[in-house]
Amino acid sequence: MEKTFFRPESLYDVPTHYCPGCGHGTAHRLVAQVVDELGIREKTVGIAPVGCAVVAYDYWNFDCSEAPHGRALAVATAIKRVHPQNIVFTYQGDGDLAAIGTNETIHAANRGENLSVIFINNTVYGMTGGQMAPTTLLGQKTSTSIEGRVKEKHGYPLKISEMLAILPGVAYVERVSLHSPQEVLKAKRAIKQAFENQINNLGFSLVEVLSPCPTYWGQSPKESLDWIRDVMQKEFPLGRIK
Ligand SMILES: Cc1ncc(C[n+]2csc(CCOP(=O)(O)OP(=O)(O)O)c2C)c(N)n1
Ligand code: SF4
Repeated sequence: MEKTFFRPESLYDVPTHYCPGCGHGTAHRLVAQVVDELGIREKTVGIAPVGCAVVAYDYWNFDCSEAPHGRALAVATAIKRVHPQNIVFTYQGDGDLAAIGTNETIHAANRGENLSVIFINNTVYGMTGGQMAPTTLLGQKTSTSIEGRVKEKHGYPLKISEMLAILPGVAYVERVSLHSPQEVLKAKRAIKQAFENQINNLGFSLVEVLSPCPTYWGQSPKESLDWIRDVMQKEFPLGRIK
């Protein structure tokens, strides 16, 4: 019988620290599969973020650097400019990429850096206790919006992908989701596209991944997937944005 599912070489055979039902493990696997399929493991450099994925380098079997507190794209820019033959990507949550690192994100995109960005949107700061993030939905309860996000007080959910898509330096933006096997396959295709764009020197590519955080959504893993499908993707529509 043909073996069709196996651990990618780019993923270490170790248990992760993620909560049951968390999307980070799935997203890590998709990145690893794409790196294997493109045959770029020996020249890939990943930049791990602040947030729950801070130790992503413990799970990926290729070179990684750590750039906490939103600075991943500044570090990625430096590495790519000094070593343009490397394939450099950042892996960042919404607190990292769209709050503490907004500045780095916008300017790296605007410079059209030839980088790939995997942007994990789970609408909260997972690592530090489920605080409200820029992407938190209106009405969504978090540890810092216990009665739900209110537009008058907290503003609207920030649509970072749509904002970046208007910049001429940005080559590709797509929003995908992990809420079903079909969507996971589409997410993998988008991540592969972002890496291929870099290989072809097309400029800045970003894939936003809607990802469950059952722990701080106060839901079961199954309910979290349904919530992405029924609620979250209304605010963050899936598909290619640029
Ligand atoms: C007000 C504030 N600014 C900055 C930080 C630093 N910080 C630690 S974790 C984190 C982000 C975590 O959330 P996210 O990037 O969405 O990743 P997740 O843990 O959800 O995967 C930030 C910004 C903080 N804890 N609080
Ligand atoms: S807190 Fe949320 S994002 Fe962090 S590991 Fe747990 S489920 Fe994943």
